[in-house]
Amino acid sequence: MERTLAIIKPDAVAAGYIGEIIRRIEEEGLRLVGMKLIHLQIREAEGFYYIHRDQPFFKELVDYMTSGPSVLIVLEGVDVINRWRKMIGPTDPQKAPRGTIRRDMGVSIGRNAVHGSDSAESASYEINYLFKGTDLLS
Ligand code: DAT
Ligand code: MG
Repeated sequence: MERTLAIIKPDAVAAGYIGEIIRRIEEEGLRLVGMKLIHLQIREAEGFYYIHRDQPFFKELVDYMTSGPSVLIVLEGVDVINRWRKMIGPTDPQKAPRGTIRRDMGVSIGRNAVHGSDSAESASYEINYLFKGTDLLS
């Protein structure tokens, strides 16, 4: 059993995709163990994306992630990290296969609708960064 962090990013929330994305999560049979709607602050977004701090797109990324509310979700299941990454597709929506969330709901590489942790190590960092243990189901 694994856990991963999913985020419905501000563009997808603004476009009214919360329901459709959660529907796909339920259809896939992934278990929701934590969920909250929050407007990330600049410092929080910078810390969350710390590994990208030297990338040329870092400021654009932080501006985007703080542009409106996001839905933060912790998912649990067997192989959930890979399964969720497969459901969302690659970073660039234009390169994502049909039926993936980024292809169907993303706008561009910078506005790609959703986040998914890419490894057990990053999942653990990201979940602990954004949730208190008591916010999660056991
Ligand atoms: P992913 O979200 O698929 O794990 P990543 O970790 O490489 O992708 O990058 C984190 C986010 O940064 C990504 O979801 C969108 C943004 N980003 C990545 N590459 C970018 C680029 N070349 N231009 C603009 N934004 C980019
Ligand atoms: Mg990543």
